[in-house]
Amino acid sequence: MTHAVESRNIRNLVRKVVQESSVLDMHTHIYPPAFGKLLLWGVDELLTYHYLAAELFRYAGLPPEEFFRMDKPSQAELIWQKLFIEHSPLSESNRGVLTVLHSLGLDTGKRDLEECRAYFSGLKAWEYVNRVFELANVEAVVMTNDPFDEAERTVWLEGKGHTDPRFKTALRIDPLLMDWEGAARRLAGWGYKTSPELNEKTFAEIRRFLTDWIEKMQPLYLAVSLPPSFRYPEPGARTAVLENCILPVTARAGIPFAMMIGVNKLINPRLALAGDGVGKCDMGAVEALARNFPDNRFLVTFLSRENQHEACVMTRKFSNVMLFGCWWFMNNPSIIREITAERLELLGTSFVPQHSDARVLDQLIYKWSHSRELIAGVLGDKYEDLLRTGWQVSEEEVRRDVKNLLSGNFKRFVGWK
Ligand code: HDL
Ligand code: ZN
Repeated sequence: MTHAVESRNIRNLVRKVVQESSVLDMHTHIYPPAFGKLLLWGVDELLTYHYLAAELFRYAGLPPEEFFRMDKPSQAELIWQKLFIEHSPLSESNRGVLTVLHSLGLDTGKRDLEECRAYFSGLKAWEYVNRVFELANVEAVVMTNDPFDEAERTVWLEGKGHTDPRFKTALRIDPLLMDWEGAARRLAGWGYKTSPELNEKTFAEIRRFLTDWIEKMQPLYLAVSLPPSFRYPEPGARTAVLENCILPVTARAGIPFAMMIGVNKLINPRLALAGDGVGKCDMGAVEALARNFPDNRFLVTFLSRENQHEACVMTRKFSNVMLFGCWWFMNNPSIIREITAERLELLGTSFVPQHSDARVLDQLIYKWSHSRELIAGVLGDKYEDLLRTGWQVSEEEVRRDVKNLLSGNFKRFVGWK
């Protein structure tokens, strides 16, 4: 073994390598400036991110409808006052805002929102995209590209979808599986001969719709968010569209199908984007899909902490499944530590430990700063355990392992060119 790392140095080396290794952020909701208002950035967007809005309603005796009628600066000022000034910003989403501002060199100790706003007022969007990608050490992100969203459709129909190679695409198709009747009407309006009746003619037209958008977007994967009630197989449209459209099209296109499972949409509709809840899903559905469709590849992530151990066991059984990320309500230090250790113990380095899910550009900074620290800590534990067996590792091997975790595993799984 050339240059075996000393046990007393392994933790510091892992921390250094994780910091230095760039990330391929495989699920986000951020966009290049060419996508117009779909790109959110700056301190007011950070403060009014739906994670903080949900927390605001716990302190401010304010009807959500009244909050949502306020303009964005007023919303941001109320959130700043309630979550940061009147109460210590201890929650992960609050701390994240401060990590971003601190990383940008702003003095958060002054608690001066106007000074923070002044930093952004002179910035151009493309300048800030460069700054954020550099600070977060992110080489590329995968967007969430939803052809059912009018603003998104317009960008692609105007040919502005591929303007920045750092923003890769993912074709998001929730309505096809979550609201088939509504989706059938939308597709019919776009010239696809679909009817709510799921017959071969309709299946062929859904496949044509998917193929058209795969051609247009060149997505790395197809994606859907599914509720805890998702079952496979089950009577009805969802199984029919999966079996006759989504799985044959993705197999033929050679791209994975990403299933993000466990969202109970709008358990409190008054909170809008902040109103979704979580539930434990049936892992048997994912096992059946991975077993019955061995030529398909599946990216999977689960929203409930209670699904995580069985997700690791399921992933051990199917090499056409790639487990990814600490998604949404999972993206908290106490849970990231727990499930990253569980995954390393059950899967070695054959998984994707994290994605940011960033909805506001600036969040790349905090979501990766916090995650790198946590992932490096757990990895350090595991390398220390390994070296206690007399095994030796080199710095090159640590760099190889970390590169696989932060970008290589995903790239290989999607056939990255
Ligand atoms: O469906 C999804 O992709 C989720 O990530 C939602 O966008 C969710 O609202 C979110 O922002 N999670 O972080
Ligand atoms: Zn998301």
